[in-house]
Amino acid sequence: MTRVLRLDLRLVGLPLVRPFRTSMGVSTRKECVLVRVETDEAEGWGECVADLEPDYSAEWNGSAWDAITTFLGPALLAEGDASSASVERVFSPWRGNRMAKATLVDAVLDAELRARGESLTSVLGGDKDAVVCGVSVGITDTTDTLREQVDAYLAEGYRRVKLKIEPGIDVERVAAIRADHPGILLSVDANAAYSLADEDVFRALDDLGLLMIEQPLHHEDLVDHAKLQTRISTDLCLDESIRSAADARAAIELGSCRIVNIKQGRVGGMLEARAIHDVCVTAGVPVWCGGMLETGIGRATNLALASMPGFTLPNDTSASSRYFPEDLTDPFVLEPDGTMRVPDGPGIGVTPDPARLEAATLRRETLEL
Ligand code: OSB
Ligand code: MG
Repeated sequence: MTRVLRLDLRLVGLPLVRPFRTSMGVSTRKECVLVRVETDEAEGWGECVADLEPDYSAEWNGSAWDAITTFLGPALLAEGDASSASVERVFSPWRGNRMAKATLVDAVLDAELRARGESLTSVLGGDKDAVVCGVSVGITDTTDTLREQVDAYLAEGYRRVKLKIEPGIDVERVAAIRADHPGILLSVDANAAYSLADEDVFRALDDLGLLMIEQPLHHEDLVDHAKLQTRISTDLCLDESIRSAADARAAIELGSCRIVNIKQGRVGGMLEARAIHDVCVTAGVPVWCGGMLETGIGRATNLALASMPGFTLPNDTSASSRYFPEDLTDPFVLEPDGTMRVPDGPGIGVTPDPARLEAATLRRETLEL
């Protein structure tokens, strides 16, 4: 029996090292909700992947804050046995709000594992102590700027480059990078910006030897993705469209993708992420761990996820220095071989630096029993 005694919420803000432009818009800073849960046994940390605006998903920092303080947090405090075995049931009366739920699921799981002295990676059955890292490169003003950024990331050791694309800034750019680097693992991510009417773009991309095309079409459209997958030979990967294990089953049965990007923060936390992993492994569908420009808290959680056996493709788990001048935790570094070590301390294995956390805090609220 574990009781949750207290939830400390913070909204934190960090500058990004450079603007991150996608088909959805430009981000110049990171803001997210962090929760510290205190149980009668230990503390645990969770980072919400919602952003400043509801663009990638319907959730945003304001909705996540409200969902946690109005519904999820009070229910967790009222629950006699708040553990990883019960937390999903405690949240089941409320639909959606998966990013908000993930924050608390991950924090409760972290506290439980810290109390037991077990690492998240070991409990998940992780089979690697380091994971292969790729980097997600935002849309740039010019092709030359993109070239410079890609060259610098490759020099650092990243083992896969993912280029953000949008209508009008796609085939030419991607072809230029492919010409510079014929042998690299190269992929693109459209964040749902195209439709089936853009078949010419997809046929041209199909000739560039891409590892995958990530989320080309509308986030709610599995049928059109299935049609597109029959028309091109490059593997499609779904990100936004996969919110749950049920979505993953549907997408795989329909033939909407051949690869799944799992973001635990998008799908309601580590437990649902594990369920998606299991669905994909059973179906023979490779998975990889996506990112949402997380701070060190979310990164540690993602690294444990990416250590699971089905994660066979490079992950968007880049170094702290790719995102922030200064992270909230000790910085995560890319090894020269393009991998990153999976934390193996109790729980997620990291905590925020108190002074940096304090300096980054924009808003706070405490919920208590
Ligand atoms: O679509 O994968 C995405 C960042 C914010 C929102 C959506 C996406 C991304 C990324 C960044 O691609 C991946 C990372 O954290 O390195
Ligand atoms: Mg994506």
